[in-house]
Amino acid sequence: MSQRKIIHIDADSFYASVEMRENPSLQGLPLAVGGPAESRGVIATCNYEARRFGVHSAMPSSRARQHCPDLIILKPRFDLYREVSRQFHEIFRRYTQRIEPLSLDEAFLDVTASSAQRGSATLIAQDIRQCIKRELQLTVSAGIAPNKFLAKVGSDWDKPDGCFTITPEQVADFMLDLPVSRINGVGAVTEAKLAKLGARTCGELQHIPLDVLLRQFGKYGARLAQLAHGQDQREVRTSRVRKSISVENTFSRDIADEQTMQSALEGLLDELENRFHRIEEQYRPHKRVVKVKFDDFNQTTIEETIADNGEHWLNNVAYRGLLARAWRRGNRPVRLLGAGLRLTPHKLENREQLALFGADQD
Ligand code: TTP
Ligand code: MG
Repeated sequence: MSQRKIIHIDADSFYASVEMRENPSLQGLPLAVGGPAESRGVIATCNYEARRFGVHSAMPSSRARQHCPDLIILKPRFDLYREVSRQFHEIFRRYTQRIEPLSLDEAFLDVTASSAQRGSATLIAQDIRQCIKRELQLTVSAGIAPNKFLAKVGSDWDKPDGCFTITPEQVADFMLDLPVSRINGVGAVTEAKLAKLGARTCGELQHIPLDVLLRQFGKYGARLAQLAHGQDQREVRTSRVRKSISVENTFSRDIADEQTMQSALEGLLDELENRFHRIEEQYRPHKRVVKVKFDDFNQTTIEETIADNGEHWLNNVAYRGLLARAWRRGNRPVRLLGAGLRLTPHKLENREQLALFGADQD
């Protein structure tokens, strides 16, 4: 297999940076985006000024205020962030169609076959960063490497506004001192277990026999052994063509009254909205779906077409109606409830996927 060239892009303090761009008077002030401190909100992210006070993502906003009394906390504006994310992707597509989004502000790009910048992945990454700065007034950090694992390590290496390349020739040296905590999936527990085995760095991890790793970590042990050497064969996956997306919940106790069921449905819809937003650049929902499994394990699915008149898919009333109809079909307690969407890929994606299916074999 020929050597891949992978770029990982990750925007710097994404939501906060977008807010500072929209309102430059916020620049230089400690700023967070998240839920209000008064109503048990949490911080989604904060700018680097706020990070100096110890504020970070997922911290309760009230705690963040204790760390930084002058912290400005803005409500998130997801529509705005999604639009920016779409603009990032427009820029990426100038260089490659092989893009794997990980979140609104993060993506892998495979530029192995790209002829831009005479095929230099580092120069392509610099170009992308410049375009984003010039056209969108935002900074992103980039990592460039022969695989996804190291590209992601690279984008974090020099953040914010950083660009870090690990060439194939540098990999072996680079791994020696890389802390195992940099490996995706190595959290505090795995890190502590590895430390007990004497492996704080990937270099040390390389010396632990495979059978020890397999015993300690199961299948993940084999993966750890590869990553310790800086090896990662995963390809950049442009989204598989999804036909639907759904969320469901099996209740700890069967539900027999409509009120409880409807509020369970609301929770599912919140989650569905979240999940769908991650892929909404690529898909348009065309049907709503509700699934009900009864306590006798019979299940029924009911769906309806979303009107083509600009109606939003997230129409709680419509979902409630579907649920009521589905429930009536069994008319008995419910053990599982699901809500979903049937999807159509947007046209551009369609074209990309057609192209890919012709040429995407490893
Ligand atoms: P990240 O890329 O993890 O963080 P960031 O872009 O804010 O900061 P940086 O990359 O410079 O370290 O996440 C991207 C966005 O996702 C972030 O701006 C807000 C959102 N987010 C949450 O809502 N909750 C979280 O716990 C995290 C980590 C991120
Ligand atoms: Mg980021």
